[in-house]
Amino acid sequence: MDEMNKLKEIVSQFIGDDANTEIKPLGKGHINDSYKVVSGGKEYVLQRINHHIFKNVPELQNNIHRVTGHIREKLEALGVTDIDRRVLTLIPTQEGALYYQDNAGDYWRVMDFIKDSKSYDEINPELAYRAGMAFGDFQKMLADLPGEPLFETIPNFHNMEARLKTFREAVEANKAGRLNQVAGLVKEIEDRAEEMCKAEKLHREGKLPKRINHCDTKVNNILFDNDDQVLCVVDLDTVMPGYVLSDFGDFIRTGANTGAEDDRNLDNISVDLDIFEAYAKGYLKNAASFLSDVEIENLAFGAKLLTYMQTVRFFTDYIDGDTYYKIAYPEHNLVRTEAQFKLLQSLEENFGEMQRIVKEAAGK
Ligand code: GN1
Ligand code: MG
Repeated sequence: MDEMNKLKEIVSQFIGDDANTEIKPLGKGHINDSYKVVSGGKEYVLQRINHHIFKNVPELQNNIHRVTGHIREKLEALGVTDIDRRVLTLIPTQEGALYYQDNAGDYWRVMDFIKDSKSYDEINPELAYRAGMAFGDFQKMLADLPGEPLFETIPNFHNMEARLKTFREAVEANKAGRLNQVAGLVKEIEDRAEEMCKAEKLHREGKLPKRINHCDTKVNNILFDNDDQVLCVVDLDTVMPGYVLSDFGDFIRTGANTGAEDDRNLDNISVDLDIFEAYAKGYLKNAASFLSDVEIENLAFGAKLLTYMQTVRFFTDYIDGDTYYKIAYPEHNLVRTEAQFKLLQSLEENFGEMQRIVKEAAGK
């Protein structure tokens, strides 16, 4: 069976057979494979869930089911009318399951495609302000999710101590024989290691709580409508307990970078403080009421931490021989590493100003 017929067969598990189903690749995630499906006058997103990375797909899908159901209830209570565009809707299989496993062992899911929506890889301060409010609201809506804590879809996902441990093991093993050319960068990572483990330390001391976080607040995980108003937050695979500074930081890492995540030209890369400020204001507008002083004081640190963490993650994958992130060319993970490190340096240079901005935005 060719690839297209295989995809059609999978789609039919969810929405039944239709000879006119059209399927096209969609988006640029580094982990899952996504497709847009048009069938019977309706549009859907089909995704192959990377189960080498998300090892427990049933629990992952159950998380998303709970999270989207809870947000839907909140929106209904608020009298929101276009709910299908304001929260993701999972389409079950015809047998009522939240995913389908094919005979090759791959896991698939289908969601409604949100019409007339777009995402940005680069935004302006006004959109950053709106995105900040949206992620603040997202955390707020999930603060009273009933039942068991959410399943950790990737254990220790944003745990810097664990990430450094894996990094050091990769350096030790030097599997791809790439270490010689990158020794300077290894030292840069180690020089910052202690500072960057601060969040874990604060948590152990009982000073930094875990809340339900998105854990992938990349700028392109927010959908806007044609008038540039926020519709909803997408990519919910990693919604799980975490530190709010980490969600704040991941947005800054991606949304306030004047260059691209994998920019080859390091001169393009720096922190855009106008975007930083706009995001901080939007976020704190909705989140200041439930955050502690320690959380607020560490938001700007979160930007450094998530950029450092992403540097370490790309670097680890490069040293390991590119087993985790999809790459477009052989040195891609090294280019990403260097680009993230350049952003980190810019954040370090501007840290005092970032602290001041957060303080002011929080009305302190
Ligand atoms: C991955 O697939 P995507 O682009 O949504 C990664 C994030 C990284 C990001 C780096 C499960 O997200 O944690 O921050 O790449 N997701 C996973 O761009 O590892
Ligand atoms: Mg993701």
